[in-house]
Amino acid sequence: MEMKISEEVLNALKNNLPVVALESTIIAHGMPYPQNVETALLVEETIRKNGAIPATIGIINGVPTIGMSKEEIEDFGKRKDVLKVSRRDLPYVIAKKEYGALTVATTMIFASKVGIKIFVTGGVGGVHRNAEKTFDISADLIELATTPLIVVCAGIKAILDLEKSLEVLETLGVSVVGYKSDNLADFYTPDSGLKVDRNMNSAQEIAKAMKVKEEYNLRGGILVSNPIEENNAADKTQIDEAIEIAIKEMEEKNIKGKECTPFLLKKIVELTDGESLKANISLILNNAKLGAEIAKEYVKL
Ligand code: PSU
Ligand code: MN
Repeated sequence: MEMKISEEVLNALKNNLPVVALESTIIAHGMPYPQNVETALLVEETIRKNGAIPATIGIINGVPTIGMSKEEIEDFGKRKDVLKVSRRDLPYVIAKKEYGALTVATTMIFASKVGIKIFVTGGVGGVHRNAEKTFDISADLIELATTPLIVVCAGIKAILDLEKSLEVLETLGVSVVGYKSDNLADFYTPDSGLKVDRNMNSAQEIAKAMKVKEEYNLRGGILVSNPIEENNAADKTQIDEAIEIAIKEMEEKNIKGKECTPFLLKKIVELTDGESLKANISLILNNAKLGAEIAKEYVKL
């Protein structure tokens, strides 16, 4: 099994220093260039400033790379041949020595293989609207049920069916925590109106809960919903309108499967004149801060 771990990340893991995993689908398929590269580097910087080591994970020439360099992140942001890789895509992307951007699901897999416990993203995948017809349910949910990691996100993306997503998470036994909130955040805005299982007020509490999951062998991760700050949030009415138009166009164009999320995110950026992108960037930076705090608490336990 071939994997490349950067010297910095390897050293941090050996010495029980806080490490935070980061995904690469957000770079290759979640945001336009150059904001994708700028944001990825800014997220890394934010994690460092808050006392942890970032580990962006992607597949380079078939090699899972944990702790991508600045040059590699820039390359991912520009090239057109980086595939969006979920669990089912891994065998051929690695075997055929291709480039792969990792989703939440696959980032969890590799982070966990090397002993990273905390992962920061924007918003996890979930149950898509109309899933009763399309059966489109993100593999991120199944991975959360299986792989022991704390995943910090800004809630579940508003393009999805949040109510169904919460039901599936409950069925799968995934603990859903609201950071300083009783309600689930919905990505571009801080409050979906739906309740989470538990409101937790500190990074330490969240780290401790994960430790319990591991000690009792409870399998799977904890999803932390960290609401976007009110002053950086998008306008809910504008976002809702954009989502409806985008989903309608997606159906008309018969876009399906793994193309759905990248299509919707891109369309919503266009329809909101970049307002959704601004919110997307600030919510990730907000998550990076919390992720670093949790990582620092976790290594103390
Ligand atoms: N969060 C973002 N932008 C993104 C994603 C998350 O701010 O592009 C990506 C993640 O990689 C997540 C994926 O795993 O969207 C979900 O895709 P799907 O619905 O096809 O499972
Ligand atoms: Mn899907």
